[in-house]
Amino acid sequence: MHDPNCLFCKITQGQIPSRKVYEDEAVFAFHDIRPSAPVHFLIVPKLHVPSMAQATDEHAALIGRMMVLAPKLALQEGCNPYPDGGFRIVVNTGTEGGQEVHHLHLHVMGGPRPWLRG
Ligand code: DGP
Repeated sequence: MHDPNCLFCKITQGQIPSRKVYEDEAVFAFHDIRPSAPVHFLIVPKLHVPSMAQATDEHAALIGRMMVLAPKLALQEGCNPYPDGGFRIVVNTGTEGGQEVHHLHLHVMGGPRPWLRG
């Protein structure tokens, strides 16, 4: 369930403080410590899954739940509504994918430009 050496497991369990955005029995969301956008938070499962590369059919509902939460939390955290507003979801996977913390997480980033390139 949890990896005692995992930073995000420690955050979801309250062992390391974070600026919480949302919590339920399966999912935790908190502000990124190094924001790349005016709004930047992470959505993680409480279950320790190292990355999207380890996701299986058993995780499909959990990951779907995280994805469906993203727009709700984005509005709650100050992103402007679709279509003129919006947000970006990024899932870095593996070292070559830019993943630094090996606990599956969605980055949700938004807010007024010019933070977004491309
Ligand atoms: P990634 O490169 O996709 O693994 O992104 C990991 C993100 O986690 C990165 O944007 C910074 C953030 N982060 C790292 N350590 C902490 C922490 O202790 N607290 C919070 N809130 N965010 C962290």
